[in-house]
Amino acid sequence: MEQASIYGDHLPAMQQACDDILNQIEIVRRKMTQQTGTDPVEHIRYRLKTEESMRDKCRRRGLPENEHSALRVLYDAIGIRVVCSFISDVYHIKDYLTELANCKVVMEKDYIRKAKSNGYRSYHLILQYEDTYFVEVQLRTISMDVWAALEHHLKYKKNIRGNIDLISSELKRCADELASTDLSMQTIRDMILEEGDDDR
Ligand code: 0O2
Repeated sequence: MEQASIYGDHLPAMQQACDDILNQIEIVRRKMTQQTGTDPVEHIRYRLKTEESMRDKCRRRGLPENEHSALRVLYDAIGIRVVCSFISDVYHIKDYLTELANCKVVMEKDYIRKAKSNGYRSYHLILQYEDTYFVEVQLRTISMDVWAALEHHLKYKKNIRGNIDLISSELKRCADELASTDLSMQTIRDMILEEGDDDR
């Protein structure tokens, strides 16, 4: 007999919650594009965590594999990742999302101001949509996104034979260099925008 979904019959409503927040992001994205003339968002990815991945996470956390764990205890059944060109865009969209009338902010983790020890950087936001579903929103720049994907390979790659310490320290060095470049790019962009203001 087929196993019942860990999400019970919530999947359509979860998809609707995800779509609603994506629409909100599109609204702020359009507003910002009109204001600055450049699209603040490079790309957006979203997913409802698969059945297998959610059950796996429950097992890893020592939680029973049921609807309560998936929708009440864990916060990332619905995940949205917003990848921006510049750090200021990340914070602008984050500010907009934290003020949405139908979402409550449950948790904020600023791994950009305070990077993880391995070099991971991103802004994490847990929203509760209309007092029901939790939504994990990760906001980051393009370089943070490329780095996280590479580091993710390292984490999930089994049987790495080479020097794991060397790979980790090289990754950390890259993360710090990319962070410094992100800051420089932001400064250059701000200077260009200021110059533009003088023209008007
Ligand atoms: P998956 O499979 O990626 O969805 P906490 O319990 O608060 O200490 P938690 O719940 O892991 O930690 O929350 P956190 O730190 O906000 O991380 C949530 C997600 O952010 C992770 O999902 C990753 O997707 C991403 N993330 C966090 N740290 C790292 C990191 O060091 N490297 C990379 N590549 N991604 C990271 P999960 O839960 O790992 O699962």
